[in-house]
Amino acid sequence: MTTVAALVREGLRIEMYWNGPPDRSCDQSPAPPNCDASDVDLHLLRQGGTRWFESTDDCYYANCTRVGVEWGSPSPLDNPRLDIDDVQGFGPENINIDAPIPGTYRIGVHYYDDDAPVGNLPATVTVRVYCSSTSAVAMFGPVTLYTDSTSSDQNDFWKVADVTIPPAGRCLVTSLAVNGQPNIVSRAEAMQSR
Ligand SMILES: [Ca+2]
Ligand SMILES: [Ca+2]
Ligand SMILES: [Ca+2]
Repeated sequence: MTTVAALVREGLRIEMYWNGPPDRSCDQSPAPPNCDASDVDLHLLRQGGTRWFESTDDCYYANCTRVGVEWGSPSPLDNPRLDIDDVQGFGPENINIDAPIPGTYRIGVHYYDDDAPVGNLPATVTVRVYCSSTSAVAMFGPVTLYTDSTSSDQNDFWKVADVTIPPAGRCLVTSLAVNGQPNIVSRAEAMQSR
């Protein structure tokens, strides 16, 4: 008897978009009137990771857009990679892992910059989770996030959900909402927690 292990493409995919649809990005040609120039960032914390924004624990725009970061085995198949850092509205931003090793991964969203000339503009964010599937197994949001005009360290960071990849069988997605409310902390707090 022969067992064939198929390589599952995009074993785990997290998708995040904001302020739409429709896409009102300023990076379109032509840009729509009153276009959206805000920058929201998708983050994924590795299994066992302890702090957001820590360079090897957290896959995000600063370290994950080209070759990704090295997680799991020496193989690249279990590494995460961020397809794009969209800094001009809507996204989507996607993080993919072709063959994630078993464990629990944590999804976060950071409101980096509203790019508002005056005042503060909220961002309304949606996250979808795909586990070897073409349709989402879970969806979170829309959730409204804010920047802080006094310090970017106080901008919102949304702890969205945990995704557990079991050794076999279906993935399990658990919301991190607290008492039915989105789990939103400051960037400063996220840097000291998971
Ligand atoms: Ca971004
Ligand atoms: Ca690896
Ligand atoms: Ca865009």
